[in-house]
Amino acid sequence: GNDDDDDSSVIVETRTKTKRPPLYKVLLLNDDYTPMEFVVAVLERFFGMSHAQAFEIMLTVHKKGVAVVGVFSHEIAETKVAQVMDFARRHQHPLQCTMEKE
Ligand code: TYC
Repeated sequence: GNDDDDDSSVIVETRTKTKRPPLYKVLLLNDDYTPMEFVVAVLERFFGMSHAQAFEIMLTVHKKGVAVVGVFSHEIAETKVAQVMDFARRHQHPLQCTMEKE
């Protein structure tokens, strides 16, 4: 009989793949000059950490050289980096904050 089904030229299904936006890690870098208390204040002020949490992360950066301080959308990560860099510059500390795709 007439074989009309199973035609390879007909798209039977299409994938509906929803891509989530990429996330970015915000990193804090160690240096020899920025006071520990200043770094703790930065983590409290811009990353909503408790004093104990901020102190712990600050020590991790101090000992290991770098730590992830948060994971955000591209826009929020850029804002955090700019806020930290501006705050450090205004206080004349060499503290460095960067972001990288997760
Ligand atoms: N290493 C600095 C000091 O001994 C403290 C410090 C910690 C600096 C973390 C930057 O991201 C940093 N005063």
